[in-house]
Parts: sequence; structure tokens; C-alpha cells
Amino acid sequence: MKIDVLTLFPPMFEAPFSFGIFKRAVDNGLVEVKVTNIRDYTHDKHHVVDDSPYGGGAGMVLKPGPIFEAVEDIKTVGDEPPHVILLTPQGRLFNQQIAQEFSQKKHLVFICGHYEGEDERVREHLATDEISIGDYVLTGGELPAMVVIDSVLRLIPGVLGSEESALDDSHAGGLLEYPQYTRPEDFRGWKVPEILLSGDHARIARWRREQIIKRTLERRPELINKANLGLEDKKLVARLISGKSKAPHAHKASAGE
Ligand code: JBZ
Repeated sequence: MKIDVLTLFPPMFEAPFSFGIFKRAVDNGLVEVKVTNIRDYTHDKHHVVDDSPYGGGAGMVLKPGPIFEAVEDIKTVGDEPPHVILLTPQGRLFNQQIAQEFSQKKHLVFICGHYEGEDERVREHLATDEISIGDYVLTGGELPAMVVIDSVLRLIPGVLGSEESALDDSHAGGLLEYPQYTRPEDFRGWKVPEILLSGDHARIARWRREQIIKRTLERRPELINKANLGLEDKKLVARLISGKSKAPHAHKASAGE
């Protein structure tokens, strides 16, 4: 996969690709990343990328020219045109399904806006997709682009090592994870659940599955409805809902499970 990033702050993208899984993916040629400074596509002496909004108002708007020229200067990969993703609060809300969708593409282009946003013609006539990572206020599209790239890269075959992707199996299905413990067995008087020390792998597997269902129901009940549950899971959900279910989102109050 080829990933192009257009930004006014290229150094922000140095860290993620310099470490760990991303670095290895780049080194192994599984992904090629090119970060381009939008400012390089200005033609005036002062390299101006923004201007005041028509109609008045506070703040500055990114000019369309440099962004269009930067995208038009990107070499296409193969025969398909790239998927051009604008990070914007107005975009569709990013999720794992969209990550899957993006992971199938050969070429992604991320446009990271800043200031009050970009000229509307970027959205209308250049972007093929608009994405938001969530409902909180950010100052630019760089961090959202990194979030999207992270989730997409780890879906590309070979990017995760066998150990990391095996780990991923237990996350599959859109449910929360079961509780994990490591040594010591007794930490400051807080003990690891007995069952995990029992060596009874069938019981442990059942306990973990129960924890997954309980946790998800308690903390993210909306995920339960979307999940692919087997008969035993559904029975457990029914039992938990009819019985002694705890208040949703009572995270800190739920230590006694
Ligand atoms: C995003 C102007 O640049 C921005 C500002 C906020 C923002 C983005 C880009 S993308 N918020 C989000 O993903 O919600």
C-alpha cells in the first residue's frame, strides 16, 4: 500500500513511522509512506497557504490552490486513482468497518486541514471521502490521520507479526477484552482470580468468554447488539439482563465481578 499525507506540519508524522510495527512495515516494503508539505505547492514569495474567509468572520481558511496542486502532483499507483481522504469534523465517523474498507485500497491520500478548515471546493471537487475520528474538538487533521493510518496498517497482511495477530483474534467480534493478569500472583493484597491459576483450560476459556460478555454489557451495551453471539453467549446475556445487572458505565464501582 502507498500512503500519501498532505500536511502543513510534516514533522508530526516522523514519530509514528520511526518505531515498532509501523517502522517494520515500512522497512519490509509492505507500505510506502510519503509526507508532503502543502506549503511546497505555494508560488508566492511568502508561501502563503491560508486566507481570510469570504463573507467575513474570524480565523483563516486553507486556500484550495496548494492542496489541489499537491494532490495532482501525486503519482498514481497502478491503474486506480487514489482514495483521497479529507480529515474533517464533518466526515463520517471512523470505525473498524471503514478501517477494513481502507485496508483494501492500494493508495490512500490523507489531507490534513488546519486553522478553521479548508476551502469548500477541496471537499467538493478533490476529496473522495471525508472522515472524522470522533466528537471532540481538535486543532487539525494530523492526529486523526495518524489514528486512521494506525488502524488501517495493522489490517494489512504481514504488518503484524504472528504473535501480534494471534493476540488480535481475542479482540475480534467487536466486543471488549477479558481481564488480563501477570505476575505477581498477589500484588499489594490484590489477588489474581483463582481460576486462572487452576490449569483447567476449558474452565478458563469459559470464564474469559463470560468476562467478555459481562464487561461489554456493562460498559458498552450498544456493542452487544452488533456482535455475533453464539447460543451460550446469548443465554448469558439474557441471564445478566434479567438478573443482577449493574448500572452501565459504573466502571470504578464494578470491582466485585
Ligand atoms: C477532526 C481544521 O482541521 C481540523 C480540525 C478539527 C478536526 C479535523 C481537522 S479532523 N477534527 C476529527 O476527526 O474529528
